[in-house]
Amino acid sequence: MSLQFSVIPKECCHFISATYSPKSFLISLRKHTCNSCNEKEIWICLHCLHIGCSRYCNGHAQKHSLKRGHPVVFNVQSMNFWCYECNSYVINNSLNVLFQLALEDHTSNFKFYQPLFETYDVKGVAKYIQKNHVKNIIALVGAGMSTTAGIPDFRSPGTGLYFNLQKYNLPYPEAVFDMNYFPSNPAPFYEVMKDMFPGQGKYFPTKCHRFLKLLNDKGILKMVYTQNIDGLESVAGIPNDKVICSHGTFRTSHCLSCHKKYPDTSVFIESIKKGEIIRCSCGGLVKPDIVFFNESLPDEFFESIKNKFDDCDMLLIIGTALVVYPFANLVDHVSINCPRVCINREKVGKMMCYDNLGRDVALLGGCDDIASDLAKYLEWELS
Ligand code: CNA
Repeated sequence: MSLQFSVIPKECCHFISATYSPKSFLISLRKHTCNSCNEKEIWICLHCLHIGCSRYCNGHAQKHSLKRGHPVVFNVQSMNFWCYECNSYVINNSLNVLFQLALEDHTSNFKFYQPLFETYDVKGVAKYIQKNHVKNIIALVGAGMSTTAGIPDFRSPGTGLYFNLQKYNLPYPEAVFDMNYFPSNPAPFYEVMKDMFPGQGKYFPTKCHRFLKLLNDKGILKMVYTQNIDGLESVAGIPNDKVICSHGTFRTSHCLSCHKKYPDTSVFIESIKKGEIIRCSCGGLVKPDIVFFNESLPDEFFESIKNKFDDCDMLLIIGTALVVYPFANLVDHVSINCPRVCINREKVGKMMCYDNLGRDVALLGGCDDIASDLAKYLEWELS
């Protein structure tokens, strides 16, 4: 139904030029809810500036597009353009003009933000937690949190999984996890799965996983939204009801042909360890329920994001390139005054502001080191 991963935008021919003034466009950027319901994840129709919610909510933007024949929409939070005709993220020169307008508007708004932190560093974040009695932290985490456990991420140059897929001669690296490619050549995926399948006793939680567990022990962890499929949050002891496996799980599987459900993928453990293709009794391919390109995210993700962010008083963004949608949009689900702390090797998030003025702070470096430093400044024992 929907795309999980962001892909390189296509050149689109369905939006030629805007018929409204730049001012009207800028006014529409200020809208916070759908014209038809109260949903906050919204898209602006670039043909008439109608505001509709995303396909993950009630799909009002798509309904509008079909009814009016207006294919191209813009997401203010992620700054992405989507075309329902192309069925893809898109770009072209006219869209670039709108992008620049939105970006300038966004940047100028940051001038009015009050500084939230005394200092924009680890010490400042620790101080903020203590001084403001932070008690509902939500963490958005990605593959970078598990690299020190020995699991490669996707995109790190040299060590990332994509870099090392060359031997499979794939048409593009993401093909290994793409529903449109997998049935025609499933072998590379099962080869990759051999290493990644959790519970083989190969990988252990990192210091950063343990830091999240510590936040939970201190009673101030509200939720962890993970893009990871390694299950290390649970191994670290973070309660399952506080972890949303946004990109699915290896735990369960199903047959792509007869749709038989396999509630425990480890029944195939011997084949998995050898990197063999797993087949159902009907001969169909058995695919673990991790989310591939061109698959929808699990229902529990959409259910959970409806109300969990309302009282979040600090967002931690850890070890993610923040380029996979709709996950990356979660940074905008918190209130406008909620501090957003990015713990990563580099700055991520197109719309985050790291100019030491507002609510965003980037703590750059290895996430284990930063977790240790945070614990130190909070005077907590991190094992
Ligand atoms: P990504 O695109 O590979 O980005 C990882 C980010 O983490 C990059 O910005 C890195 O610079 C950064 N990073 C890497 N190591 C560290 C470190 N030690 N300290 C601080 N920063 C670090 O991965 P994303 O999570 O953004 O992409 C989402 C994909 C990756 C999800 O769909 C996952 O399923 C998928 N994935 C998961 C795993 C896993 O489960 N461990 C491994 C590989 C890929």
